Amino acid sequence: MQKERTFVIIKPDAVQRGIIGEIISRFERKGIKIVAMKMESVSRELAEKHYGVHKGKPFFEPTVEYITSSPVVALILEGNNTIEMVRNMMGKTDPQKAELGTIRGDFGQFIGRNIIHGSDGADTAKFEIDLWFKQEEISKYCRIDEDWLIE
Ligand code: D4T
Repeated sequence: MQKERTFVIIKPDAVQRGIIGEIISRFERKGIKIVAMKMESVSRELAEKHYGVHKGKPFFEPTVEYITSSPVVALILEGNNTIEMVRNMMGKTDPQKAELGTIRGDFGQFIGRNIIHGSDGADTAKFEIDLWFKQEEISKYCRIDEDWLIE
């Protein structure tokens, strides 16, 4: 299994609705390690860089407005196969189509308010981690349950 890092944003709607803890707690209980975490009011510049691949699409501007509308919580998560695992835990982009039991399926109703972001691949994870965090903001440590999570 591949130990890897992914980048997650708990989006403005989740912060406003008071479900930061619910979401983080799912990752903790799954055994995924938090190695960086901060609350941030996202600048337009950062938002446009983050969603740069979507520039020109009809949902680009609303998505930038949404992510800059209120503080977010940004995290780096680390573990085995974490990119795919976190995407599976998040569910489909559109909460209407996301299965119950996933974060978007359980907490969301609308694609323009979809609760959470998680990197969709190794290259994206690296790009997003470098965009949002400085090296010194990332902690290196062992969780005491690490030896009990995988064989
Ligand atoms: P994010 O990036 O927020 O984690 O979402 P996904 O990785 O799951 O999905 P995405 O990059 O395709 O979309 C980015 C962002 O734009 C919004 N969006 C997307 C939207 O409002 N309408 C749309 O049709 C799509 C495709 C939601 C997420």
